[in-house]
Amino acid sequence: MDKLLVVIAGILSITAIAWWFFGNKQQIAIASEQTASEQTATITVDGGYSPAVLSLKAGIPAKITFLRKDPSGCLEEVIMPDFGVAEKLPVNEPLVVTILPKAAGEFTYTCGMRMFSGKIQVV
Ligand SMILES: [Cu+2]
Repeated sequence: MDKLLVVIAGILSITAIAWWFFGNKQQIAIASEQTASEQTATITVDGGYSPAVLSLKAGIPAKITFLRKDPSGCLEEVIMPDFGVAEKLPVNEPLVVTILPKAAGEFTYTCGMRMFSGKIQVV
């Protein structure tokens, strides 16, 4: 009986660990749709930015669609200092921001008050 409990506890903890890593990984980085001349991606704005990290290729113009579902004023504005972007996001209305990621690196963008942030990973 004790053995069985140990086995069950073991399976549960392995499942929990796998779920933790797998679940997190899915949220961490998303590659955008890429062609030779354009890449597109969608970022959902709802209590933060999702996906938290967006992966883009250098040298290809990127059209990022921001879909703001969160009516709180905090997320009204999105600021990408590295790409010269400062846009107001309408609620429930997609807004496309076009940037050109020139060089590889990790770039952070934030809401107008810098309370929420997301990352763009350029490779
Ligand atoms: Cu804010």
